[in-house]
Amino acid sequence: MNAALINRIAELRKLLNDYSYHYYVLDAPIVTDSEYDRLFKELQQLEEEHPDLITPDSPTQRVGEKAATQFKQVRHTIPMLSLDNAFTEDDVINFDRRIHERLGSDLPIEYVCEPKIDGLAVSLVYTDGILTQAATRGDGITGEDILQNVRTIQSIPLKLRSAHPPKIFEVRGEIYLPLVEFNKLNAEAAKKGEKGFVNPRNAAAGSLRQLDARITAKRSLSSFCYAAGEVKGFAMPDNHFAYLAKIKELGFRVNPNIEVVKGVEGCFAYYKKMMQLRPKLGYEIDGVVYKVNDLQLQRRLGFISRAPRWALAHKFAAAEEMTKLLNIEFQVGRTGALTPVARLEPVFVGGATVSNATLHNIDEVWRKDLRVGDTVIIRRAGDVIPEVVGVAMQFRPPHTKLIALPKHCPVCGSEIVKAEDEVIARCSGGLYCSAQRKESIKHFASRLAMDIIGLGDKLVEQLVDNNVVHNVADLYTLKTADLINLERMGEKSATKLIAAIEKSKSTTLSRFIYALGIREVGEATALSLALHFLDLKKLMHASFEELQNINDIGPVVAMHITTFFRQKHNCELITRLLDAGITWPKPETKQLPLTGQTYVLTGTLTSMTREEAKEKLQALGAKTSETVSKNTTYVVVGANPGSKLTKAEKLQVKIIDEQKLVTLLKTIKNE
Ligand code: 5U1
Repeated sequence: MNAALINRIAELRKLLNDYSYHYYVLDAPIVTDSEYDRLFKELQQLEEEHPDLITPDSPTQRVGEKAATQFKQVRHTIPMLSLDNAFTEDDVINFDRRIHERLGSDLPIEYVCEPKIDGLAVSLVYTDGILTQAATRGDGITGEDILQNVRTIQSIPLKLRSAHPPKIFEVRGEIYLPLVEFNKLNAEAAKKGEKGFVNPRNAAAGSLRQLDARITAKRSLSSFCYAAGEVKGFAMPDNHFAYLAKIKELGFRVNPNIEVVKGVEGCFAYYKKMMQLRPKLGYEIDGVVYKVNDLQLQRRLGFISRAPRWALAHKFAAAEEMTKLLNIEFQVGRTGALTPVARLEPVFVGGATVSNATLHNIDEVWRKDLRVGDTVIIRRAGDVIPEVVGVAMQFRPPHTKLIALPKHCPVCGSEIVKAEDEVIARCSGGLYCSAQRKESIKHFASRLAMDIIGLGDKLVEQLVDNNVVHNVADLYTLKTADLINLERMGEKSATKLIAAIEKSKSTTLSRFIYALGIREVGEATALSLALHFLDLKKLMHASFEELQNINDIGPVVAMHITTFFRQKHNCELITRLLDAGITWPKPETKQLPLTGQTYVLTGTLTSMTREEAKEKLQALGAKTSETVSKNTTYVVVGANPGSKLTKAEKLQVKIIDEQKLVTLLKTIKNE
């Protein structure tokens, strides 16, 4: 056999395994996707020409070609344990107390704290470094052989990263479906008119229990490993944290949010931190796990029935609950968009009581086949908006009716229109509709628009309902006397509000454009328009073609802008606003220090809010965006960053912290 060929194949496998390890396990790619694909194809080609050189641990051999007929049973050499659950801080305090009593020690215990992944537990057995068995937990004694399916999961090594692997090395962990993949899967199902999965856990289980591993391979499952099973020929470290570091070295993905803490206080702080982080993780967790770090202490503590005495799962309040769907009502937004809202029997979920949930559009109601009287599953994780996941069909009462799209606006009675190819149905009443007027006034007064402090939603509703204000221009004719008779409004707050309205007259062109509430013109587009036209009149007379020449403005937005300024009543309103005294300085035209740069902000900043940071950057000529792309100049990362950080790392976009941003802003100002 040609030695050069054998060497090249070995080299390609090593390179591909290294690149996969950096990408899937360390979340820090070191080559481009195209380079990876090129080497992968080269290896595939060589193996096709020399099939005798194919080995099962080759990166090309993750997906088998044949479907199985059933899952074989596998007996776990060491039973797969479950965890005791804690639901309150007292449960955790008692767990810690029992440990102290058993060990006869008063010293604070060192715990390893880990997120509790809401996935499927798996056991992975490596024989002489090669993945030879993968099994579900089953009843803890016997599970199912899912080796072919697990081999398709890129973050699980087919071979240990070690020149001298242990004889037997069993690692345990969790397989899960990332939320983006779950949403993609359900969107595809919806497109085909099929029912999706109720939650990522079910989707992961469904994907893993496919007899045809080629289907599993398409689902982009991921994994985190966290425990040892049977080991032979491997010296266990002294503590669990060191064990986790070791398995990471050997090629397993270990959760990056694992911490060592002291005592229950440390555990509680971690619990709170993870609860905050939960909505930003990109995968589901249902609590955290505390484990005694010292492995010798773990051995001394031992087990009770099926659970170790040295570990505890501290669960979060359930993120999903069932409740009754009492009604579906339709709300009318600023642009007339009709949003169905589910009225629910109040239910405590994810740490709060939920009685309403938005359903976005009528297609969603039909797709989920929601009917009044149904028992529905509600999800609320962290501070995320509650969502109706689906119907528990087994509880559907007889004679329920399909929800119809109303023919007339529930607020003003105008006709409801819905284009065939659009998902949004709209009230055709325009500013005749008091709901649309209320929403347009709320938007006009909002913080990023005219920033009228004290003009909250409830007050706007009263002003419109009592016919005091009909449109945004009327705000500038308000007198204290018009306000003092309103609910919760004394003379002092009325005077304050009038002063705030007066103050709002001095603004910027971009804020004013944004405040007009033109469809699809958000703050960034408003800024682009202001910087391009510098003058409101020029924008009002701009043609469809001219608008499209501006960065970020496509035909749809251009159409909305021209349509807006073609309406006589909109132009009259603008004249009244300007006559009332709204002014702004001429926007800066000169090349600003950050012109041409784009910034994305993620996480919480401490020295300023994200909005303040954006305004400061924009004032220096930079663009700010919500999405990271190759064109992003810097991603500014605060505390608890979201998925934008991961994307920035993947795209190798430069990342700076808040301190660097502050220095940058200061330096430019002083130049
Ligand atoms: N993060 C984590 N989840 N989890 C589940 N660690 C962990 N450990 C487990 C289980 C069942 O069991 C070990 C304590 C054996």
